[in-house]
Amino acid sequence: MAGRTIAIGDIHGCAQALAALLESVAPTQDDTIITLGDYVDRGPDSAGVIEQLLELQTRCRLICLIGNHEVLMLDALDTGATLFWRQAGGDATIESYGSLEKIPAAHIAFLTATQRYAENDTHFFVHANYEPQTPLAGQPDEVLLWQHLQQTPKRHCSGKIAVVGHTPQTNGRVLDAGHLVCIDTCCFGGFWLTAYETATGRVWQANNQGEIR
Ligand SMILES: [Mn+2]
Repeated sequence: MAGRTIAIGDIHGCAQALAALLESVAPTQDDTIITLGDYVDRGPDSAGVIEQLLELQTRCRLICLIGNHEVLMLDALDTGATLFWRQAGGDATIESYGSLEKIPAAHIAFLTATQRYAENDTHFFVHANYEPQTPLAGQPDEVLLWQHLQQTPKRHCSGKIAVVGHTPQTNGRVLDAGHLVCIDTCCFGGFWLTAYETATGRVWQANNQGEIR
């Protein structure tokens, strides 16, 4: 199979870290990048993150999953009831655009087009967690998008390795449990944004100072 498959963890408005990470990974047209959701909220520049992802679509095959923060944002925009979202980090997102009204239609279209999961022959990709015995298409929202890893779930019935985000690894390191890899390394909390190549296990990390390791 030509090209690399690389997952990127929870970005949360960390546009500088994303820029540094992408410069280091240097994706090409043959590569598939899968972002695991939570592009917005908490960090300083959600607008800049989505702008970069829109541009990245022109340079590689990009699959963007939905995270619980995209659900909160889209619900808030839909209903006009923004308080819950704002308290969950949405205030920082709104600030990055200047105001709610200035969020470009292209960014809302991007958020709306995000998908619930992705898979290839060896791995599957979801934002938060999974039920081991439930096929990917039938996973409930509260598990797929919201449930933290309390303990490591059993291997998924597909036999594939899970790549997830959502549960911040506050030591800044990838959690590798064999049949499950968690790559939310807590960039907005002052740690690292991770890119993880599934075939090799190679890890790239960048922080919001633009440092790489
Ligand atoms: Mn999340």
